[in-house]
Formats: sequence, C-alpha cells, structure tokens
Amino acid sequence: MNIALVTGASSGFGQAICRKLIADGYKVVGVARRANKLQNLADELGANFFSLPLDITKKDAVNTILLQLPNEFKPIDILINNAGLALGLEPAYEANYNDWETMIETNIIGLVNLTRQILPEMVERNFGYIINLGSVAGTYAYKGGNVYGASKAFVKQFSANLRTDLLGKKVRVTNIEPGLCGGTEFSNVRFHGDNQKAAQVYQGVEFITPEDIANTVSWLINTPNHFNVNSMEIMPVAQASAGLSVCKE
Ligand code: NDP
Ligand code: 8X3
Repeated sequence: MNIALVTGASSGFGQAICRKLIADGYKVVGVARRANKLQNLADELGANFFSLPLDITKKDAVNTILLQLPNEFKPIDILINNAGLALGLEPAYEANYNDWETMIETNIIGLVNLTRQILPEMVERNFGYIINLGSVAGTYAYKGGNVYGASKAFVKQFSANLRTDLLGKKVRVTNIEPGLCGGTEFSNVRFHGDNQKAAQVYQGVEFITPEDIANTVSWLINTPNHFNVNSMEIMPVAQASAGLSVCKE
C-alpha cells in the first residue's frame, strides 16, 4: 500500500486531500501545528491515518520527527507539500514585516525542509511523487500579492528545477497552481481572523472547493508512472487573469 505525507492536514485542501487519499486506499501521514484538529481527523479516518503535529518551519524538529515515524507509515511514496499561507494584502510599503517573514519561512523554508528530508529516500528507491501547492499568484502579479506571490513563484521554479535534477529517476513532481478557492481558512488567515472580510472574498463567486483540489491530486497520483504533469494552473470559470493596469496622471 502506498504511503502519502500531506502537510497542512488540519484544514482546507490538506484535510480534503487526506480524506480522498484514505478513501482511495492509501496510508496517510497528516502534518500540521494544531494537534487537536489532526486528532479529530484521525478519529474520523481511522487506522490508516497517522497524525503528526509539527511546525514545518523548524528544520531540526522536521528531521527528527520524520525519522521517528512508525515503520508502518514509512517510507513516504507521495509528498504533498500543501501547508502554506498568505498574510495581509497591503502594498509592499505598508506591509507587516513579520508577516513577510512568516510567509517566507512557511511557504519556502518549510516546503524545502520536508522535500530535502524525504526526497533522498525516493531517489534511493527510484520511486516517488512530490506534489507542491503553488498558486496563480506565483505567475500573475496582483495588488498586495508582493511576498505571497513571490513565495509561490519560488515553489513554481523549485518544482521545475526538481524535475531537472530528477531526470533519469522515476520520481515525479507537479506544481498545482490554483486560483480562487473557498471553503478553507486561507482568507481568514490572510486577514488575521477578520472573518467578515474573509467571507466577502467569496461572495457571489462559484469558487473552486477543497474537494476539487483533492480530486485533482487523486487523479494526478493515478496517472501512469511514466507520465509527469509539470504544472497545473486551475481557476474557477468565474476568474481570469486581470491583465495590465495603467495609472494616468
Ligand atoms: P488553510 O489555511 O485552510 O490551510 C493551511 C494549512 O497549512 C493548515 O492546515 C495549517 O495548519 C497549515 N500550516 C500553516 N503553517 C504551518 C506550519 N508552520 N507548519 C505546519 N503546517 C502549517 O489554506 P488552504 O487549504 O486554502 O491552502 C493550502 C495551500 O494552498 C497553501 O499553500 C495555499 O497557499 C495554497 N493555495 C490556496 C488557495 C486558496 O484560494 N485557498 C489558492 C491557491 C493556493 P496549522 O495552522 O494547524 O499549522
Ligand atoms: C491563493 C489564490 O489569488 O488569493 O493563492 O493569491 S490568490
């Protein structure tokens, strides 16, 4: 039975991906900081789910804890680097510097920590799949996207460079790049708990759901082993790239 590790399993996409992969017959290790949320998911999903409370930004903790995984939940065949966040939507000259640091530490350093720890085993076994959660924000600039978008541009290029280093190995890499998705805590986190403001983002829009992303992940994993989707940009029909803007004096 294949084993998947999903970061950001306490909410949103990560939670939906865990549910889908368990339903598909995989064993799943779910990582997030909120142990109580992971425990609730463990109660729901049963013995094929292993809850691993962990802050992915802490390199030493990541390395130690992954080595201590129970034998029945290793080696990891599929790594879903999903944990991530946006904080704030202010212009760069007004943004909170601590927010910038947290996004860089989570979206870049955290993702790199997990990848560097798990990838060598995949290469050694000549089998594995890494799916990263990038964003349309890594391709298209938008107002207030500054460091968040740049962190997802890192994820996009890191994914492409992994593919290059893995040429000749049977380890696959995909960067999923979603647009507007609702039903997660993404905007609640971005607006620092201002739930009213978060809800307004999704008002009147038929957005992508966490289940849509989970089904996409499931489809990708089930494509043949010789087949690699390098990147996958997904938007709701109600969204399109905004185009260029001009400010006239
Ligand atoms: P959620 O806020 O619902 O989920 C984010 C998850 O990341 C939570 O489980 C959170 O768990 C976890 N997380 C955050 N920081 C850490 C950390 N330091 N260590 C471990 N886990 C952490 O957001 P979404 O499900 O919407 O987003 C998932 C991914 O998809 C993110 O990378 C996001 O950037 C990306 N994305 C989201 C889009 C959207 O519109 N929703 C669109 C495009 C991309 P906990 O707080 O318990 O640690
Ligand atoms: C999340 C989508 O458009 O808020 O990455 O950046 S967006």
